[in-house]
Amino acid sequence: MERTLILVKPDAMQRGLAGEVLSRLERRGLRIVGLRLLQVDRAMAERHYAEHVGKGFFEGLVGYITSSPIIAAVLEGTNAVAAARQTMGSTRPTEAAPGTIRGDLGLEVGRNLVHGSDSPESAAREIGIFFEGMDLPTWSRNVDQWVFEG
Ligand code: IDP
Ligand code: MG
Repeated sequence: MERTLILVKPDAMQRGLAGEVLSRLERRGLRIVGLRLLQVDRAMAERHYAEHVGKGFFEGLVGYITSSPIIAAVLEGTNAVAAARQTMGSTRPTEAAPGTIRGDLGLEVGRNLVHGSDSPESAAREIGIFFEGMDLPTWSRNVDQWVFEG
């Protein structure tokens, strides 16, 4: 069982697509084990996007991710990292396949609706940033089972 960090980015929040983004990932079979609404500040953006510091698009990226409240979610399931990224689609929405979140709902790489960790190691690091010191629940297999009580 694997976990990944998802961010519903400001464009999705502003367009009223938070439910759509989370719903597509949830319907894929990924379970929500952590959920927060928060506004990212510059320090948190620099920490989360440390690998992109200094790149040409970095300032635009910080301005984008700090521009409104976002939703941070931890999703859990088999191959959660790869499964979430497949459901999200390619970074550039015009290259993302139809049927994916970015391929169906976006056009601009700078407004691509959703973040998903790119490896289990990144997921652990990013979950540490957005859910620092928070206890995440453990789902039991019993949630899949219905008990008929007559
Ligand atoms: P990912 O979100 O698919 O993992 P990354 O390469 O990690 O893609 O880039 C992080 C984010 O930075 C992208 O989701 C996108 O919002 C933004 N970004 C990446 N490349 C560009 C670019 O060339 N122009 C503008 N924004 C970019
Ligand atoms: Mg990335």
